Amino acid sequence: MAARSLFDLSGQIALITGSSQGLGLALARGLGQAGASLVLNGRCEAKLAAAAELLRSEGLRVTTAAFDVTQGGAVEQAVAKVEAEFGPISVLVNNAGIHRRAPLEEMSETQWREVIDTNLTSAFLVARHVAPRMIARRAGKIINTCSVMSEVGRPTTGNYAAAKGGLKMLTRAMATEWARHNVQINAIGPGYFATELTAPLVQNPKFNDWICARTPAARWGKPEELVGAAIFLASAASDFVNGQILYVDGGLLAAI
Ligand code: GCO
Repeated sequence: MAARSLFDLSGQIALITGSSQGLGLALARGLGQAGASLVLNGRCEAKLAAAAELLRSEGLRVTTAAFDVTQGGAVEQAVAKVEAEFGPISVLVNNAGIHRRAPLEEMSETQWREVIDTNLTSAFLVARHVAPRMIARRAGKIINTCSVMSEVGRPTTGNYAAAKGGLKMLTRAMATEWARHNVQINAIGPGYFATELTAPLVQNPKFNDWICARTPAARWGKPEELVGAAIFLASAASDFVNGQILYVDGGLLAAI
């Protein structure tokens, strides 16, 4: 296979959870531009429809699947519907994530559970219903959106770091069980990217100065800068890569 075509996603169908905005939308756009047909997911039908319309206006093949990734029954039904109506899911990006920042000693049980359910349990639930189909086809790519917080913490993000740390190990656990079926399961680990999720931080001059000093690249990442890693992990270029977390963080984790 010519090296360039290793990264061609033509003929693939990619389900990206949490893709009506932010990093998920950027990842969907990139996978689509690399040739994949896209299934966008979110809970809000209106936001999903707007995102789908935007990507279609850019010439991409897009459908939507509105379901709550934290509810196993809804996930099972949605996966079956997508495969029946749109085709076999060959790439799954478990990207759905939220933030509920609070000091641990003040964090409510709801703030804890919402983040663990959305950022970690959802990846299990969606993969639980997609992976058996990939296993039966002996082909599939799963990409979990981890974070630099899979490795390091920061005050007020204890729930998020616990979830993303768990997602790192779930990625490895999936690889130990499913690699033998020619399913590759890896993760991308974003550093600090300017999105809706981090908007409060970007708009905080003190935090902005700190993160630019803490990141060797001395800037925030742009969502489109995550696409290359996702295309690599979604494509034939990564057929012998499994259980890896590919950090896209401007060097943050390399520096003390
Ligand atoms: C924060 C940030 C981080 C980023 C990202 C870094 O509050 O420190 O929101 O959690 O969202 O996860 O990779």
